[in-house]
Amino acid sequence: MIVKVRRCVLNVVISLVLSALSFGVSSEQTDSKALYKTHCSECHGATRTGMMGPALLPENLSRLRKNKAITVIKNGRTATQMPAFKDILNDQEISSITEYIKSKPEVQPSWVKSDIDKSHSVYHANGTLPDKPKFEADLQNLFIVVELGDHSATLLNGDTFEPIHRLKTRFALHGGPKYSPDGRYVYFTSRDGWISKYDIYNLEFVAEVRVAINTRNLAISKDGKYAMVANYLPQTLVLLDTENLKPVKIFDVKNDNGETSRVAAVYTAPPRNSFIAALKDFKEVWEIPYDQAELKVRKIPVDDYLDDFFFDQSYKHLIGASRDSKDGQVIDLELGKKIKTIDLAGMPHLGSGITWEYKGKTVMATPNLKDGQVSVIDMTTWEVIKRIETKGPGFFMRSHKNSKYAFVDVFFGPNKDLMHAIDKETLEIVETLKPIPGKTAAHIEFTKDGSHALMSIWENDGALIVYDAKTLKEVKRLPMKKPSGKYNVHNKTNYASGTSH
Ligand code: DHE
Repeated sequence: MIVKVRRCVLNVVISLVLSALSFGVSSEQTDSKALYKTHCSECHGATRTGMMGPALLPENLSRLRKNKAITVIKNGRTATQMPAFKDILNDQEISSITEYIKSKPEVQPSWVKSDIDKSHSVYHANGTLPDKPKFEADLQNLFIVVELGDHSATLLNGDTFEPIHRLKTRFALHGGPKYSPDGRYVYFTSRDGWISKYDIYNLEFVAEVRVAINTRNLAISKDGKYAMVANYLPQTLVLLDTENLKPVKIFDVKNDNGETSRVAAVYTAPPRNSFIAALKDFKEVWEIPYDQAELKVRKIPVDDYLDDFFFDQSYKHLIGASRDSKDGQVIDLELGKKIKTIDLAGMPHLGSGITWEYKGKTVMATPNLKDGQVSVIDMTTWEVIKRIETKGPGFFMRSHKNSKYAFVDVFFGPNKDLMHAIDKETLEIVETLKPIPGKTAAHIEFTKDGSHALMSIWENDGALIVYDAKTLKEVKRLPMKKPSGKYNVHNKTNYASGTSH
């Protein structure tokens, strides 16, 4: 259950009023539905189908036992925007909400092929808009900056750091927008299932479709022809034709016993011409090659659920972990089996991992959502060669092949306004930036040539700060509304080792 923190004060007041009103009322009479409406619906949706937060329905909560659900409501959940309710709700109320979210909904939500088809719109058919961009810029050095504060995005010139255009997006985008291989189009995913295709050259949306009620992310095939979307509700993977976002195939995520699973995320594996999906409720990874006539799923068994994962640059290995496990698993995608366990403490955020060359070998580094540390792993032996102590748990890491630094934020806790620069040769923190005291500093992305690093000040009255990547001096500051992430066309379309794919 995720609730925006800024609403908490209001919720506390409402809770106190509710508590006062319910004084003397027996615990059996606690109205769980009303409690849900007051405290949970803003983020999880009035019908429990999810909004900023995930859907809270029995089929989406199979891994969440009652006691764990109670703990999450009481104490909040690490690495999400779910706050603690222990000072707002009493034990009886928390238990009552837990029962409610585990109960069958009055109306079972559904989103089937006909709903997808009805939502589909093509605003500009392929080939009807000019091929010449409406602006002058290095088209490979553009950035899309997602601004969560008012559900917008800014197209930014990566040489001049001047905004080219600002556009309204769907509500609550999540994950990185993905580019077509030539960088002309960008595909956005919203948490409530909308996929939008935007023509950067013409500054126009060209097609949209709603594929699900609650969605995770989207991946684009190497040839740019397909988009695969991972969903929580319904529990599907939806393949789209990128030309116009028309659905090509819906994969129901079911095992041989007929049980269904949410999809944690889907990624593109360019050298394998396939999409790879991690499942949240089965101990399986699914690979779907798109270069064969039949779109057949290859199911790879794994030792534990994979909530979060990462690939080596060759896409031969997948490194995954469940949120509750301290161990990472290395899966050999050719052999289709686990080959190694990695000893990772806390809650590694593998999805934010990056790789670089260190003393003649490739290492990967991952921040940690629970502990103040970055783990550096030798990708030949899969041993952790260093744990770099940081000023608190971090969310995102970034580097560039031309930069001597790897950046990691301190997203959680009292030091959220810090950003560490790690020297990639010594594996030591050599500088710690504090751009605006008290304001969250997060998510670096480099320019195409690695000469500048762009940082987010993750607040509604936030900013994008441009640093000289050599001197680490500030070059420019642009006001922005909670700029969550920024995505460079060249780095993304070339699957650069220092960024997310
Ligand atoms: Fe994310 C990417 C999962 C919470 C901001 N996040 C991703 C991806 C996954 C993921 C699987 C990779 C998708 C991609 O780019 O294709 N995120 C999760 C969670 O499971 C988690 C912990 C719980 C949840 O609510 O889903 C979670 N994420 C958050 C947030 O609370 C953040 C900070 C704010 C928000 O937007 O809701 C957040 N996630 C991001 C961002 C990226 C992301 C900015 C893209 C990073 C990148 O640089 O590629």
